[in-house]
Amino acid sequence: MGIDHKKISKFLSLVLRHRPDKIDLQLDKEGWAVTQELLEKAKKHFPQLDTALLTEIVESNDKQRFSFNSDGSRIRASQGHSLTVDLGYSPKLPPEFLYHGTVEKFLDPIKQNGLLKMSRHHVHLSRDTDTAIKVGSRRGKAIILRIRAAEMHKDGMQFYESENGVWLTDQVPASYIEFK
Ligand code: HQG
Repeated sequence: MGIDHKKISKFLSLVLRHRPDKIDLQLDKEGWAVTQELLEKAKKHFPQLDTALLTEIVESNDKQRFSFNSDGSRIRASQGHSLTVDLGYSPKLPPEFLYHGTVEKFLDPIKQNGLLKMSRHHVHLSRDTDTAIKVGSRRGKAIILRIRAAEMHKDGMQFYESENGVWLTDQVPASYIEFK
């Protein structure tokens, strides 16, 4: 990913997940922005950003963080919002185990309160440990927690899988977490 791509991707995360007001962008209740409006309003920050570059950034994004609707007229972040949005994902049966990457300093509070969504919409979990290691490593030495997801589901808790393969749930009570 080139420097421009990375900068623009971070900017897209900011305005599509957290602060559309920064550029006076409107998101609908499902989190969609009108692509042309985004391009227009992003111009001040990234004069080079046009439909072709935006498409390239969306398609090459390492985590497929953004998606267009079917005709490309709208764009949204596939997960990771702090804004209230209804992404419209349907509840789904999770695999037996899901993984969460965190760091040592959060272990005690997680043992106490389980995994909480903190400032985001959901707790983020992954199907594989590699992804969890990457997520945890953003904050230091990663510690991987294994979550008994199928058991949570059996006990009535709901799971969603975002368009880019992130598993989402409201919270994970400590009793379903394997701390090793
Ligand atoms: C921790 C990035 C104390 C939790 C990543 C985490 C991911 C608690 C932090 C995505 C806690 C929240 C999400 C509790 C959870 N007490 N700490 N009870 N429960 N925590 O960033 O999962 O690049 O909101 O362990 O790659 O780290 O933005 O969540 O360390 O996919 O697309 O509180 O964000 O993706 O941090 O990361 P976050 P996360 P993007």
